[in-house]
Amino acid sequence: MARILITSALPYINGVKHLGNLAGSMLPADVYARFNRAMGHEVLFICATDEHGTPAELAAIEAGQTAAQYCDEQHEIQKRVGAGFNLSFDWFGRSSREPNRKLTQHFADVLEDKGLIDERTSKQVYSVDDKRFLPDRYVEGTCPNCGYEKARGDQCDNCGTLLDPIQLINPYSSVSGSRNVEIRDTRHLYLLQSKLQDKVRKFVDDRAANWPNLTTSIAYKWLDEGLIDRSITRDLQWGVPVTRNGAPRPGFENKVFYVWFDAPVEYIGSTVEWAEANNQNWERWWRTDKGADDLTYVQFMGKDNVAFHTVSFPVTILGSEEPWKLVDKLKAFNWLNWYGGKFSTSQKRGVFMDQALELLPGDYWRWYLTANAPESSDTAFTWEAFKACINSDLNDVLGNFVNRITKYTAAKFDGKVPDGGEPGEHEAWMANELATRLPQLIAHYEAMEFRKAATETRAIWAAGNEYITKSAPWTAYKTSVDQAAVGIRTGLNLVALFGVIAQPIVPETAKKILDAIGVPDDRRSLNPEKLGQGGYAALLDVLPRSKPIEVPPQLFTKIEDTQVAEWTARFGGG
Ligand code: B3M
Ligand code: ZN
Repeated sequence: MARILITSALPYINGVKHLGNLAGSMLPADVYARFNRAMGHEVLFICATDEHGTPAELAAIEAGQTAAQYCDEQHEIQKRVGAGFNLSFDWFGRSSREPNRKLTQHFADVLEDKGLIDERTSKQVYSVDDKRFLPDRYVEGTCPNCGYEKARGDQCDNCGTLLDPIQLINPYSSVSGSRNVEIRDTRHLYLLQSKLQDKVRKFVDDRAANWPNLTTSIAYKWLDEGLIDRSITRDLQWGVPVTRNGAPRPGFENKVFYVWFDAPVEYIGSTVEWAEANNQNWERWWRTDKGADDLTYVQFMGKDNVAFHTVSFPVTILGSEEPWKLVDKLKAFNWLNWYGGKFSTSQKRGVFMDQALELLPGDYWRWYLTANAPESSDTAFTWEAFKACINSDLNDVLGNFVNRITKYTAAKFDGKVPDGGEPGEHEAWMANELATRLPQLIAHYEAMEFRKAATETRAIWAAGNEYITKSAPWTAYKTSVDQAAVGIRTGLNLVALFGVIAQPIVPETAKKILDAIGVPDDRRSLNPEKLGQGGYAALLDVLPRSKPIEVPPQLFTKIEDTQVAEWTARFGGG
């Protein structure tokens, strides 16, 4: 049994996330957590809302709430929606809670003790009317690169250029709209990343073999460009207060740490929250001097977050020279697009997680988004592809199989696993399929190749359909009940197996199947040693003969053209 720590990128607090966010971090992290639990490993799966920074403050202002109220409400909403998708976090924390505040302040102290933090003067946009500095998105203006008039202080949405707010032409406050702004000197803390260049490169070199291309190419791009010292404080009210050794830092009373400085620390903070709530030991998962040296730490995220996790956060950890657990495997995703364009939170384009659940249960989305995960390249969501995938994979291939076999058992075999008859060539063919496909399925999961895992899962379901076509128990029944019994018994064992392998991706459906067949918890393992006990042929005859089974409730319904038309009208697309 191995120990695995899994974290998903922490969703920003500013509103319910869209399907692209789900597909690129939380969902694959959950599939991986469920896979590893089903293998019998000890898993700790941690997530949280990322609650600081200008997006949170601005969203609160727009909602007419204080940042604290806004975050309280939005955290509950995101937690509820995550549960709707069966995201099996062991803990879904909040970066605004005390453990993160203390840890963030601790890291800042230690880094300063090591000579890695400096106070520096820089120029910033100050709003005379708002009586405050305007960090990042608090200032808008004309992009110096493309002339777009609503560029944000940190980035131009039109041409994508990363900006420093003082570069904007005709800047104005996005809070009040006031153009009465000037450039003033201000003091900030700078993290001297340049001093850690060699250490971080060595850390990346050591892990590169375990990381996919997407991850290493981004990490090396940043390292090759050279790490630059960056400011880790902001002129904001909402965030982790800037302290020095436990006391407010003089001159920084109206400043907080930059959101990207505290957010990754919340992976640890959230684990502390979990430990406190469950009377557990968090150090066992994070301190290599307290047992965390023997676990594998796996992170999931979209590609825009990779630099922060391969370079910036390691700077914090390595710079501290303390025995913190560093990431081992990092799975990054490309974009899930909305038709030809991007999902957009600010422009409300695409389908958001709460809306998706209004349309269909979580398993439908989980299946589609895993089978079409943006792994090796960007992929596009379309209603047409969604419909085709669900109707074929879930309805025709899985749902029909389960339905036909269990209903026939109820009708012709008194609702019991039939006895009688001997396996023959068709059963041998099926056992052979399993012998090649099941190990492949496990290997894809272990390699975190989620599309391939979904494809293999479907292939196993499809092989079951092929088997039942070959053995044709309904035809056989007319001449030999015993021969039909073999087909139905094998079919029922396949139903159970299909439920077992469905668990990581469509857990609710898997549970319905396994409960109906009455598969006990200790027989739901995916571990090949337990699964293939007695060989793959034995897998086709594990259910006790004469054991009563139930017909599960209808697993799926087909998506109709009328629904596609309705959803296209509501959400756009096409
Ligand atoms: N909240 C960005 C995002 O949701 C950011 C991730 C933080 S991970 C520590 O894409
Ligand atoms: Zn621009």
